[in-house]
Amino acid sequence: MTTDLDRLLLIRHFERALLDLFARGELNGTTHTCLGQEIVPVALAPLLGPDDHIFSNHRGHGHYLARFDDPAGLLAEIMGREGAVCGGVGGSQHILRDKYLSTGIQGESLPVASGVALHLRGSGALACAYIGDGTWGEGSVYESLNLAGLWGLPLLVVVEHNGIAQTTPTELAMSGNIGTRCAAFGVRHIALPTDDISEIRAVLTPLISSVRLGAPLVVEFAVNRLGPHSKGDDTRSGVSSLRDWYRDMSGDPGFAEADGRALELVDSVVRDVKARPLSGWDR
Ligand SMILES: Cc1ncc(C[n+]2csc(CCOP(=O)(O)OP(=O)(O)O)c2C)c(N)n1
Repeated sequence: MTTDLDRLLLIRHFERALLDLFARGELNGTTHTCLGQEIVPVALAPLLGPDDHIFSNHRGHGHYLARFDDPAGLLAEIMGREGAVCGGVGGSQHILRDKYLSTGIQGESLPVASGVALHLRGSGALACAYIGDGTWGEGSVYESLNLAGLWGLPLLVVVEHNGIAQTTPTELAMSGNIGTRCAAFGVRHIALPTDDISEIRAVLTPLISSVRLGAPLVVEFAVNRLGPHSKGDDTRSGVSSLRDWYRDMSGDPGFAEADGRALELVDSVVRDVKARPLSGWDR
């Protein structure tokens, strides 16, 4: 059985492996890891069903791995190898699978998710879009919130507020805050800490049920981007390091065993995918 801790650690080691592959020149293109933000999609996973649509963003590997038990398909996609989820043409940021879509264009997903939510109205399913705090600089976010509030769309917006957009701290770019912006459109907003998965689920279960009935919701999680924006572009000093995170988590029961299992799994996925031929598109 896969536990929440297994899933968190799988995502963590998957992302670390990507940075490692880049550093060794074995990956092309770009990638944005969700190191430090893993808990959000893992907490949400059991609250979202197979009929719900998920819209992810440029930092979406954790969203994908919390939805699909498929690290090999994702790595093959990123490396352009056989078995890639989208034949190797989407890469890190552009994945389409069933009702899951990720795109790298900030603010693009919300109008699309709102349109899907309009289509889903009355069905009991919802559209969920993940965005960062920096994406609140895009006008399309406000057009979508307006329509979501006005039309009672089953839209769940998940904000992973990591306090920085690429290299710009949020306080240099955002006037006011996300909660009052939502209030302006009559859309419900809740801010949640991210240190307790059970508490997140307990709070969100009834709220998400009401999203399904047509009451849109913005959930804002305070998270800590532990890695660079992309690969080697961290301009911050004094931020928490991966080592700190391990220190925090390592007291948890079963941590060492789960960590070893996840590391082994990711190592074997990397070995397997690297040995595959290039996907048809790349050849
Ligand atoms: C329309 C658009 N403008 C600029 C970019 C380049 N870009 C990619 S991610 C990013 C910052 C995003 O910040 P945020 O929404 O806070 O998400 P985070 O990266 O912190 O997870 C920028 C400016 C983009 N992808 N799309």
